[in-house]
Amino acid sequence: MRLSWGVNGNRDIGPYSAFAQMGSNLYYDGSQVQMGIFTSRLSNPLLSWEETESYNIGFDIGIWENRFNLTLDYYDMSTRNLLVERSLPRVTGFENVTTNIGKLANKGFEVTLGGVNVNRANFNWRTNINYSMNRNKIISLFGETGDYTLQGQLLTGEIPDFENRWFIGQPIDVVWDYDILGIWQVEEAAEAAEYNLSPGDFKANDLDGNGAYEALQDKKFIGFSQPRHRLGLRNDFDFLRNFTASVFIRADLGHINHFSPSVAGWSTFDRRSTANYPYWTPDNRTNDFPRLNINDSPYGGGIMPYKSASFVRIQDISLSYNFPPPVAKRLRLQNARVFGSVRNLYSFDNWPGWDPESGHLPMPRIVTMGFSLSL
Ligand SMILES: [Ca+2]
Repeated sequence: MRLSWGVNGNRDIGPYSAFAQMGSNLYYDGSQVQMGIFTSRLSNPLLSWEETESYNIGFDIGIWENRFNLTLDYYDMSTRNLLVERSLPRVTGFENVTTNIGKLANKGFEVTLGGVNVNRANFNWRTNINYSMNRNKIISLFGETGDYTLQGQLLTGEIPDFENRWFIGQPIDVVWDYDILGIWQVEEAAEAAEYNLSPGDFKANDLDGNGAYEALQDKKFIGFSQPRHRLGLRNDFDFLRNFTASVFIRADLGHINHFSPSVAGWSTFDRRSTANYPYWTPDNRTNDFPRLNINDSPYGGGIMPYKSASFVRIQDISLSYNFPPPVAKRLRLQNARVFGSVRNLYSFDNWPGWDPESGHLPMPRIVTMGFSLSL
């Protein structure tokens, strides 16, 4: 059993983050190239270290003469003066500033189970399973209090940071947006028209039913952008004397990610390739992809669709063959090995884009084959 407590400081934001910085740009004034200087980042003289106080309790348990090992860990951390990049309204001329926000509570749990399932002369099979979860909650932000509206309710207390989507009592990765119910279909045209929308546009939940989509009234907490559960499963095998193999499967579960390609208003289809999504048409009655060039202006504060980003991935598979020592010796080698491996073999997911983990980028499948010879 392990117990620990500690306070850690963190200033991992690089040097000079509290200072304003200058940037330069070249421009042409009509006769020659000139150098222009501008303020490229805001200063924050109040910037301070982040402090994390943490408690940890852990157990290490061996079962059946340590053939199986179980490790359990629970932690409870509270972070003050959390270092973040706070988004600023564009009117300031800056996109963000490095600052501290009030207090974040963080709890997590981790289990690892490892063991030897089979141990025979010609066959050895070992398994390692790992599970972890983390839950965090914003306790305080910047300390501005007053009345505010959220999810259609008038509340009093510390005012959320709507720009960054930080809300007291919610995780830092909470997703606050319109709850999309589907797509307006042709026979719902009259109902859609109340919102100045047409068939093929997004149909979202109008929480207060007033016939208008307004951010503070109708946006709600619809999910989380970080995985709620993480799992890893590794199996290693030694067999037929000279072969070794391993399979590693990994899962990130319970989170969502924004899926902007379904809001396709681009006008450059003739110049670049886009994925072939089944966009809504009167004949293609989908509820997943709206029509091309949708009207999203009736949605106060903008609308963004989210899709499940959960996945189970066959992350790594490898197989290798070690030449028996007499064979290696005949070839005048210390040892010789042939191996092959595949990384990112396959993912089970419902993500409509490239990859649920990278989001909007392809995730390559890498096949490696090789010889390893020691002289
Ligand atoms: Ca409304």
